Amino acid sequence: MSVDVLSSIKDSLVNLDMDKTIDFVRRAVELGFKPMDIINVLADGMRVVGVRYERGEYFVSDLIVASEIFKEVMSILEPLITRVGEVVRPFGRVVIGTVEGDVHDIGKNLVITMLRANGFEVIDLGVDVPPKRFVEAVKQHKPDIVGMSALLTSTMVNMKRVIEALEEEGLRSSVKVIVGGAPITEKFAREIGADAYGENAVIAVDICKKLVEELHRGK
Ligand code: B1M
Repeated sequence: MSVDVLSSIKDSLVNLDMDKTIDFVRRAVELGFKPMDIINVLADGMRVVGVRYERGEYFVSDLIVASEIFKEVMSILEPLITRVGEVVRPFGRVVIGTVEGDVHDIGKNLVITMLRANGFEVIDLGVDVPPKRFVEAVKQHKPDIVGMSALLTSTMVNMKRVIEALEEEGLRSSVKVIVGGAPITEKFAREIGADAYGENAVIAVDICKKLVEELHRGK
């Protein structure tokens, strides 16, 4: 039953059934599954939705429905995650956004939820954020970390433009830069001069903690 409920969550999302997905998520919570276990199967389901879109079986409207289901479920799970954060001391400040030309924000929002739950202060610049806006936010908020998300191979190159803009303004050495998103790799992060690559939201939090420590040690 307990394993069934997780696969039922994934199947309902893949079949774009909002009511069933929510029912199974509530059941999983009652059964004691951790929010991250549930989020992981949902993320897996989103990948399958993406594959169906690639094959021409689903349309953009279906991607939108899947996103709405994910966001609805997050409104159930988020309070369970953020509860953890209340006992953790502030860790550092992160300015984060999805880069220019890209409106995907589910992964970014998940990273934000996990960062806040772990005591980070997060300034969310939203989606389709041009380099200039990142620069302004760094000047205004003086963060420890700049985080960028990209889901499209056509927009991941804009991460490099943000790093270049920070360099031009003499701000690059004052912040650590972490990048993430489905097409991003460790190699790409290194090539564009980022300090780190976050494969998923949980790993991103651990990395951000290390980056803040490095920054304060002057590394
Ligand atoms: Co889009 N889309 N989409 N889409 N979409 C993808 C990305 C795609 C792979 C689907 C596919 O073809 N298989 C494909 C990109 C192909 C490519 O570039 N190689 C694609 C396309 C083509 C498009 C459009 C061009 C479609 C069109 O209009 N013809 C269009 C582009 C719009 C634009 O941005 N300009 C488009 C639009 C959309 C919607 C708006 C409909 C919707 C997004 C809604 C929203 O976000 N509010 C959407 C969706 C839902 C998807 C898929 C199906 C799911 C994405 C998602 O939310 N995943 C996606 C398929 C896929 O990714 N395989 C797809 C769940 C989420 C939890 O995972 O975002 O990867 P993810 O985040 C992870 C990690 O990557 C990481 O942590 C997260 C979780 O742990 N992470 C970070 C993310 N950011 C991080 C930052 C960090 C650290 C870690 O540090 C700062």
